[in-house]
Amino acid sequence: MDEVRSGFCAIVGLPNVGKSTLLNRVLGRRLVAVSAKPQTTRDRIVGVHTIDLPGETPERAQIAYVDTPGVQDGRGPLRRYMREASIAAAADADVVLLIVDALDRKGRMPERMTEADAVGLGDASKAHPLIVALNKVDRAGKPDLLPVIEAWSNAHPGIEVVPISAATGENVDTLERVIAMKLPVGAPMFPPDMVTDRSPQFIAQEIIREQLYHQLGKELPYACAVQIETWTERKGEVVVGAVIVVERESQKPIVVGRAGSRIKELGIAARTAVAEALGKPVHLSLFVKVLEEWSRNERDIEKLGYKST
Ligand SMILES: Nc1nc2c(ncn2[C@@H]2O[C@H](COP(=O)(O)OP(=O)(O)OP(=O)(O)O)[C@@H](O)[C@H]2O)c(=O)[nH]1
Ligand SMILES: [Mg+2]
Repeated sequence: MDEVRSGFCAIVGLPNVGKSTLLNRVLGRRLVAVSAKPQTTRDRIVGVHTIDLPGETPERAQIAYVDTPGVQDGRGPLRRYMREASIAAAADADVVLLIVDALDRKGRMPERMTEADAVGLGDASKAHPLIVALNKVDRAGKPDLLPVIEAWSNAHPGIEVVPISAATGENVDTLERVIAMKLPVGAPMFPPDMVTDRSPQFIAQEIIREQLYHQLGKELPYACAVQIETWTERKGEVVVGAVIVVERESQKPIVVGRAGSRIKELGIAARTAVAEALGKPVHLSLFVKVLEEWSRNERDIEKLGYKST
C-alpha cells in the first residue's frame, strides 16, 4: 500500500478554548460535545481525518486527532481521571497541538502554561513537536495578536503559531497541513473509512450530555453523567433508552422540570442531534437516576465509563 503521513495529534489546552469545536470542524460533523461552559469534555476521543498534501511526498496524511479535557487541577477522582486523560494523550501523541484562546488576555500567553494546573501537560508535551493554534481570531483584532505570536516564538524558538477560527473554519486547512508535515511517514495506521474509535452508543451519550450543558443551569451539568441502558435497531430506526445520572435526590426534580417539561425539551433536542450524528431516525427515552455523590467515588466513576485504559 502507498505510504502516507500518519499519526496522533493530541489537541490540548485550557478549558473552553475550542478544542472540541476544532475537532468537529476538521471532521465536518458533530462528533464531540461543545459548550460555552468549561470542562465539557471528560474523555479522550479520537477522530481521524485524511487530507491531501499537493506537491508533497507522500501526497496524503491521516491525522488521528485526540480531543482531550481542558487542563485543571481540581480534586476528586473524576477530575483526576480527566487530568490523566489529557496528560496521557499528550504523552502518547506524535504531535501536540496546543489551542490558545486569543480572547483570553492571560490564558493566551506562554507563561500561563507554567502554572500549577497546566505544568503536567507541559512536561508530557515536551518530547513531541509542539504547534500552537491561536483560536477565536474571528473575534480578535489582528494587531492585538502580533505580541502574542511573538511571545510564543520567543518562548519556543522555531515553533509554528497558526491563527485560526474553529468556529468559522478560517485557516484550519493551513493548520492541518502544518500538523500533517510533522507526522511520520509509513503505512496508513487506520482503515480509510475510520472516523472515530468510539462506538455509536458513546457518541449518543456525549450528545445527550452536551444538551445538559446547554439546557441546565451553571453547576448542574457537572453533577450529571449519561449512560445508555438499551439500544436496539429495528426497521431502520434506533431505539435508545438513556439515563441521566445525578448526584443528589434534590437534583432530580430540576432535571425533570415542572410536569416533565425540562426532560422533554432535553429529549427532543438530543433525539434530533443523535439522529443527525447516526444518519438514521432515533427514538429516545430519557430517565433520571440518583447515584449519591458519584463523582467523588472511584468505583462509581468507573461504572459510568470513566475508566483509565
Ligand atoms: N468566537 C469563537 N468561539 C469559539 C471558537 N471556537 C470555539 N468557540 C466557543 O468556545 C466555547 C468552548 O468551545 P469548546 O469546543 O467546547 O471548548 P473546549 O476547549 O473543547 O472546552 P473543554 O472541553 O471544556 O475543555 C464554545 O462556546 C464555542 O462555541 C472560535 O473559533 N470562535
Ligand atoms: Mg472539549
